[in-house]
Amino acid sequence: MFPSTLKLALVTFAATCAAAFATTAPAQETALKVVSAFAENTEYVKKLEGMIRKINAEGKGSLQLNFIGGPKAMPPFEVGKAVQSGVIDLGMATGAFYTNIMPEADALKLTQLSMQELRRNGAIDLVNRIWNEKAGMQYLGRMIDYTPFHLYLNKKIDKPDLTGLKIRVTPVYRDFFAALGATVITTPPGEVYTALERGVVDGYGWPIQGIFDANWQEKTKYRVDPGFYSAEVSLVMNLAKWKALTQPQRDLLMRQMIAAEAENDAWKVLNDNDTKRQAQAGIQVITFDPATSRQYLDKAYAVAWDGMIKVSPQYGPQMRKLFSN
Ligand code: 173
Repeated sequence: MFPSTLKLALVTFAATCAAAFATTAPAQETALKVVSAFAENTEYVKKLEGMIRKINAEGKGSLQLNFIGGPKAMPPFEVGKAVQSGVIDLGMATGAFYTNIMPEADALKLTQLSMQELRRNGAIDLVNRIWNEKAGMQYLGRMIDYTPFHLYLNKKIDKPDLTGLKIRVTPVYRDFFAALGATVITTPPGEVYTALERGVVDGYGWPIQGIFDANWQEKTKYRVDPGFYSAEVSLVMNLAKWKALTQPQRDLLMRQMIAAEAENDAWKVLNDNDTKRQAQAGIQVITFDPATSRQYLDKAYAVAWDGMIKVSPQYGPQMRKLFSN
């Protein structure tokens, strides 16, 4: 299995380094391993690779990030655990993929403020208290913002009632789609195409951007508007590794992270492009009357926060207060 092999390799490597450097160089370069929970050809990974290039250019002789790969290197739902245990140093993932560590991971989709505001109002300090304490992770920052999720379907609906429909989900959409009556089936992104092709599911949840990356448009007839929540893909780091960095190394990482967040407005353009591309691909938009749309959105947030507060009575209410308008 990849993670244990990698762990063994790391242990061996660490031992070799310890032997080699025990009596030599004081300041050596730190190399960090990075894995993505999303596929190599996605816009998410393109943004990550751009950020890594900048860090490595600036970090010569001090800090280098090595991108190991995406789901071909490690199953997406294992990336969180691998960061927690230190098998890898950094993971680009969405919280929904590591609810196997703590339920709070999935709350970041519910933010209604920009990262700049969330850093100002103490929300990210709270996130780091939780991520440190419950997941052994340092939350570095958000790679994707301003991007809603949607329900995509192959069967037409005329009201928000999914009774009798089987929908592919992750924890992002599970409670909401179940509350609308769907039968929910959890899969990583890599299994969506086949599930659609075989008719195992009648639809799926995904952000407005990205369905073309694995050709899902070929198997998609409808998109339901409006979108809901805010797709969250972030960089998280093993806490012990974070603490072991020098202050200048941490400053470099965070400077580039904040710069990457400041560029998240670019997602709005990518989202508009994909919305047009979906129309060109023949995907029809299902909408509801304004009052029903309002109820659909209200339900999305109410169901998710109720669920979050139930599983995290300690932190759910605090996150809700700091994440919302
Ligand atoms: O796989 C998913 O549908 C999912 O949970 C997700 C989360 C953030 C961005 C893209 C997909």
